[in-house]
Amino acid sequence: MAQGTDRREFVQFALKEGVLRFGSFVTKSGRTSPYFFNAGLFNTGASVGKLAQFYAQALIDSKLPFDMLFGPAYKGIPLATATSVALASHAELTGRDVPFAYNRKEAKDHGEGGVLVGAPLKGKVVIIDDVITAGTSVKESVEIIRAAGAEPCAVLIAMDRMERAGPDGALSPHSAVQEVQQRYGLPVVSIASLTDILALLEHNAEFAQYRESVLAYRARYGI
Ligand code: OMP
Repeated sequence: MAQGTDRREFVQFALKEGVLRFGSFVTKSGRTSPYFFNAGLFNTGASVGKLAQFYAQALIDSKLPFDMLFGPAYKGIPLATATSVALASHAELTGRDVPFAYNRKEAKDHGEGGVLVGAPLKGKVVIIDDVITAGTSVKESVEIIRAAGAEPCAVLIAMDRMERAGPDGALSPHSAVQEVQQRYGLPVVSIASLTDILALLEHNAEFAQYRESVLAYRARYGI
């Protein structure tokens, strides 16, 4: 996980950009959540550039060895692109130009063809995504990377919601992140997590009103 000051700064940044919101939202897995992190709202050059610096720093701080990035369509595409740009100018990676690739949702049968775009998948590949809630979306990326003869080596996300995997009524005793780690043998690196959101709610009076509902949600789905 990214270092403490970066994590807090990232949550403030997400709040300022309207990416992190409080209210009532239904997640993909059908949970009614008092907060939502919509990474699609990092939608300007400056904000995507800054987001990418956070991703690059979290990956470098993890000390995990990697060769390239893979961004699953659609949301992973700008994330992989922008993060490779941030890595190219990062002081700790001097001399390295990290390749990236992404998939199409629909195979193309003309031109270059196929489902993969970008650099050939090879070596240790970092899957870059936005959020993990119940952890359903990693599987497809792992399959694509393995089918190409490369090795998925980590999942890099912006926000770990720290929730249990599985449907309501059959919630797993493990978190979604733990399940990804166990099932695919992949470490999950996040820029920030629910813990950092709760720290913000605790220390900023203007958001204190949301604290109870977020704590209640964590008691139900958290780990
Ligand atoms: P899981 O596949 O259940 O882990 O959910 C992750 C996906 O849900 C993300 O890739 C988003 O499409 C979406 N999501 C968010 O973007 N932000 C959130 O705060 C919560 C979700 C969600 O629906 O769970």
